[in-house]
Amino acid sequence: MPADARLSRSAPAPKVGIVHLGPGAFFRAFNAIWTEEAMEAEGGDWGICAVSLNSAGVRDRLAPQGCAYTSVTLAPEGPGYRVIGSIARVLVAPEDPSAVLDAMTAPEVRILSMTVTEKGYCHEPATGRLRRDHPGIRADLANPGAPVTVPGFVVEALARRRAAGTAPFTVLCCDNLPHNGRTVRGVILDMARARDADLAEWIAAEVRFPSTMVDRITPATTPGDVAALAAAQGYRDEACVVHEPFRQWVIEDDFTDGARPAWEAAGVQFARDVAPFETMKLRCLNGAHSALAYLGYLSGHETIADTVADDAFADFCRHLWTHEIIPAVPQPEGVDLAAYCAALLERFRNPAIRHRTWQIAMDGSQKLPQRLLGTLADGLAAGRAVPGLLLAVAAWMRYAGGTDEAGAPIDVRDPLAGRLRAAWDGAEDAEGRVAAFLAIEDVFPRALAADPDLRAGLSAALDGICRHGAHAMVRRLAGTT
Ligand code: CS2
Repeated sequence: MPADARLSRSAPAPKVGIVHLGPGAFFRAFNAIWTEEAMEAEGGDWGICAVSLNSAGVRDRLAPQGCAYTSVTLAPEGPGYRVIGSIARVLVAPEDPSAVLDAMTAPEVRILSMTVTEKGYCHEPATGRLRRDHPGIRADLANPGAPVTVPGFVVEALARRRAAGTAPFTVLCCDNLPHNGRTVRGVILDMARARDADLAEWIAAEVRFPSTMVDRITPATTPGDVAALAAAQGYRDEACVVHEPFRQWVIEDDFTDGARPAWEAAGVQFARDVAPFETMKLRCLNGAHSALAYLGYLSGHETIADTVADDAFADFCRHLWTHEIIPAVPQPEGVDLAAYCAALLERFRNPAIRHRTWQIAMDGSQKLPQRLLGTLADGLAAGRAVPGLLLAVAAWMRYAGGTDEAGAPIDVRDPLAGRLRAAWDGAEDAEGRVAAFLAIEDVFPRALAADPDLRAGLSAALDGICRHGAHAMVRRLAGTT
């Protein structure tokens, strides 16, 4: 069936200046829109070649529409629609890794951006180091010319650019990792060193890795979203994305030759140091999100909006921010953290956004260190009471055990799911289970795992959840504020 006229382009696709790894919903609700607006405002050949490292799904939905798609803004007062045309083409890496490397080595491509989720970097979340035992990394070291992983593609493309005398691209990580530019630089250098010390030195000297803070709540698109768009607008768009009105992008202005779209014309903030913004966002938003995901799921809530519509959880969030998270967040210039968190609660409440607790609960082993464990470690070191954080981490363990409070199985999605399940199954009581989880070094830094207060606090929280249920524990904590 030909695409609806409203989805076809009035102008040819823009010339490509950016290759982007990870064409999922977040990228289409975020990077692609800012970039479209920057080109509208200031011009520039910054069309995007989006690359899927896994499935062909997004390409198969976008290609018949000439890569145009609809952005649906879900505001509490009603939806807004807009067709986005900044994606010029989509490649599927497993089908043709050479085509992807060709795109990445084109001289006119000046930026390689990425939204590949935490696990896409094949690193150990607790240390930031590349996992040399990762099957994909092993494959890429054995066969660098046909990579399968992000580090494999980035290092091979940079090696080819260097060999051809082409300036490197700027690597722009847009995932929720701590110090994401620095972390990805470390991973890429680990990978390069495993191949060739000279190449690693060249990358260290020549390639820029600006850090970014990215923020827009974007649940996975459902068939219901596609149907609702069709009902409202009269056309089907299989590649539409739904997201909240809010968006914030803070970027370190450190690009090779200064080559980048005029994103500031679209409202992107450029900062010399992104770290305070990043820490604020990861700890306040994502930390609370993960806490709500595990405790909310165990309490029978399907979405974040449902969870915070439950007064005990809204009080729990306020407690968590005021007493446990904000004291562990350095204040970015010009930001009122209490107001930031109050606004977060309103964003979480948006009833038009159906963001499933199950979706946010995914990949906890990759998310917890930067979202909850750093805050927890800082709290313990400062001698602060951190009952809410302990409850959230204990709820993750309970969730990763694989059975809900009614005895039904949980579909736990996590690259370490097997190890998490074994930690749960290998012990009988809360203390034994906590000890087994804390021994997972990919997740828990050694010093933190050895802290007797952490061990005791988590054991008590997990015991409480198992005896009384997650909801009772949340109520108990919320009642104390
Ligand atoms: C969420 C994030 O899925 C998750 O883990 O916490 O995707 C969150 O919605 C975004 O980071 C908001 O910017």
